[in-house]
Amino acid sequence: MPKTATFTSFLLFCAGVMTAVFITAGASASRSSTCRGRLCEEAAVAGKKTNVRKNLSAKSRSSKYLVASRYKRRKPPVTTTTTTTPTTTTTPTTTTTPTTTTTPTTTTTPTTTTTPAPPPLAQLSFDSPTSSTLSGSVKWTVSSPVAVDHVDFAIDGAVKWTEHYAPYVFNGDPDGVLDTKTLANGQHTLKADAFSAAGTKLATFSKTVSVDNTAPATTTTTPTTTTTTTTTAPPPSSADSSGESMPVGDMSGWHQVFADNFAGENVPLGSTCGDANAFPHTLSNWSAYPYPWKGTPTWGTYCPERTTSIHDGLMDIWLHSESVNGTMLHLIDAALPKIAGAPSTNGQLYGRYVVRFQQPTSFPQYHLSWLLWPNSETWPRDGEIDYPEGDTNGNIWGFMHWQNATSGGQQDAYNAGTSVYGAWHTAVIEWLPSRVTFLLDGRVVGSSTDPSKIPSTPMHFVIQNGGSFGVSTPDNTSQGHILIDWVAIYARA
Ligand SMILES: [Ca+2]
Repeated sequence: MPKTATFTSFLLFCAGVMTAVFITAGASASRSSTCRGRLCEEAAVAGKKTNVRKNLSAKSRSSKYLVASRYKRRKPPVTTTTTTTPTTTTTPTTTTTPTTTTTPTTTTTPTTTTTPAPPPLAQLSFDSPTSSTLSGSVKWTVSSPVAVDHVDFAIDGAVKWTEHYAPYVFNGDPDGVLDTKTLANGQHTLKADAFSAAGTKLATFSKTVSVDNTAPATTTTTPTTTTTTTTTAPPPSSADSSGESMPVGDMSGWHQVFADNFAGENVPLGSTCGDANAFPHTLSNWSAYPYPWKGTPTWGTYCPERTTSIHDGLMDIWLHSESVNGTMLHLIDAALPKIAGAPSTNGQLYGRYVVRFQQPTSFPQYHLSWLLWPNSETWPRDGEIDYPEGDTNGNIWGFMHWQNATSGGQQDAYNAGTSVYGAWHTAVIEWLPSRVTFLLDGRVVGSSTDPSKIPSTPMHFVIQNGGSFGVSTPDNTSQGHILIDWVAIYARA
């Protein structure tokens, strides 16, 4: 599509969204300056007058996942389980004697909550450099057949990288490897700690190596399996590892026209933006906005080849900054599923769009706007349907821009009350002449039922991930992943 039209439209859309949020938020912008993080979201969920977008930076600051710098990512969350006061159900007999001093023995019960069962140990192999002397670029990997939330990689006692998704690879500079030239010659300690989602340390591996940058480059890795004592757990890997299998085939009222769960597919990240051997060029059923198109806001640069990979049955979209041809760029991605038999514009009139996705951690600066965009490119006249949409440290929203709208603000907006990041979710758009319905994990987030406002021209689906509208000066350290387990698309039966 003509990108200029898209950008202009999205700028208008951006203004529209902001306008809509401001409109729905009312006029209490002054209150937002005192609003902080989670409270703002809760207030927004409760329908109170709060400017959500204004508070994204505050939320970022409060986020436990805040990335301080590329080499100082978050530490595992501290599991301060507050010893909750004993439940009053233990002293139910006399409601007339509420004095807490009469029931002191119950204070011993919380001990059970502070001593949880020992966590299962992960069985990890530590594919660290095994040579006694290291030089050059060395891949440093930890693998696990059991559930691990993240792995901290530390050098000489300082955490240099935290990896939140498998395969757990030390992601230094250049990407994916440890450059020994960043270390002085001599002995160094490499350590990897694996943590559960609750922050419990599952396993630790440590190895002392000697760096000699004058030696010939060490070629890759021969794994030393340093196995811990284990509780054997079955490998969780399957085609659909999110725990919900992709629906296959037609359903009542719908005919399936596209389905991809990435099973058996492997598309590594390309070597650079435009790499013809990377996503989407090696696939027949996906396309993408090409490098070097700009996003909205324009500080983002589309680079599917360096943001999007397919591994472990997942599409992995990595939003980050890196130097491209000597210029530091903030790389974004817009992936388009190609419906077989559809016209070149790849769209259809009405449909059902289902995506199983997870953004494992919160990170600032970026924005999901997965959307149905009119093939006509005529906006706002032909409307737009956005879902899930939201900042990467914010909530999931759904928007339906009206047919025959004359401004971007003419839309219906729904806040799912659920963060973009965290758990796996199944997001569904059902677009029919009579209604547009947004569902999250089977729950209706919102439904627009005025037929005169429902978009009524063909549209196509774009899994678009760009910059946050509220960020004008991006930094280079914010980065994170969005995982997609499967995508299923239907036409009206
Ligand atoms: Ca999958």
